[in-house]
Amino acid sequence: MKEQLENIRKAALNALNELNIQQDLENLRVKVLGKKGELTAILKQMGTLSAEERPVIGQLANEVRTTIEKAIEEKQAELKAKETERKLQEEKIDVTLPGKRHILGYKHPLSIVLDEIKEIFIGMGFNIVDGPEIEYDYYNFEALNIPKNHPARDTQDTFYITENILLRTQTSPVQVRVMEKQKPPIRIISPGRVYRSDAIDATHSPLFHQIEGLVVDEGITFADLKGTLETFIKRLYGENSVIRFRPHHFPFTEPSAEVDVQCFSCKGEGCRLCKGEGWIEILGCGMVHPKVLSNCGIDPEKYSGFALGLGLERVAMRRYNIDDLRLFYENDVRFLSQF
Ligand code: 2NL
Repeated sequence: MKEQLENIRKAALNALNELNIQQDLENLRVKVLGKKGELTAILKQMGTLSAEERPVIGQLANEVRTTIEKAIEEKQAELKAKETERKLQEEKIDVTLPGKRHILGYKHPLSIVLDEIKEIFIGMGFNIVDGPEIEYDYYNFEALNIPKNHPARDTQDTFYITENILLRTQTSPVQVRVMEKQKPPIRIISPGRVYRSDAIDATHSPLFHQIEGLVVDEGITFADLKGTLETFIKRLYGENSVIRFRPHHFPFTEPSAEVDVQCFSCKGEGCRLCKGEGWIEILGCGMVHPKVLSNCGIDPEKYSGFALGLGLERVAMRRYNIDDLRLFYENDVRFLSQF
């Protein structure tokens, strides 16, 4: 038995010497010291020994156990130190390498101008609302006094999903939905994407952006419309801006007008920028047609209102001197990084 114990010690220490992996170390521990291990098996046979042999073998067995335990512990520490060293080598960083530069994004020119316009209207007490881009024919046309076969449908041809569902051609349907739900006073603008069945060129796109505004309350007059628009345009283009109202026709407003701003370049004389006109058209507006109000459940005898609509691309093109609409949608960084 004494010999067996010595063999176990020798074999274990030899194995320890050669081992390099944590898992092998654990396996060895179980094989030698574990419940079903070699040393335990020997101790179980102690009962067969004589009274004189028992303490001698017992002491030796304990000695062997302690030696192996200690050796395992030392090996454990050694493996751990090696692992730490390996990690340190592997994860070493060279702090002298050049850093990675983070390129900042830019706001899209349409967003810059839209945010500015929103800010101006918020300052005058308006709320900003949005709604679906896929609309019912009713909200896009019918409710706005443009029945089937109305000539205005020609210039606002769009993409039809079904006979009665289409891509909106203006953001007015958003405002119709607000009027249906909310009692006056109403003061809102509705910016968003709109669609037309137009071929793409420098000044046309089947997708563009519109901002419409709507005010409905008791006693709203054309004077409120003029005052609001004058304030808006002076804040957008500068306090010295001069504007004029030209009579016009829209099916959804009566009376209707188009608003021009005097050319900043020639002060109304006529130049290349304004194509000799002296004035530059910026928006359409008018008093909400009584039929539109009653379509939305608002009593036109009690309430009146004004509405306006303008194209965002046009404002941005003028602001930044951009001559081709397509630049807005191509996402060329050389273009976008200029704003
Ligand atoms: C333009 C200018 C305009 C409106 C939009 C509107 C909306 C409602 C009721 C009445 Cl809910 N009007 N919007 C009014 C005048 C002009 O846009 O050139 N549109 C074709």
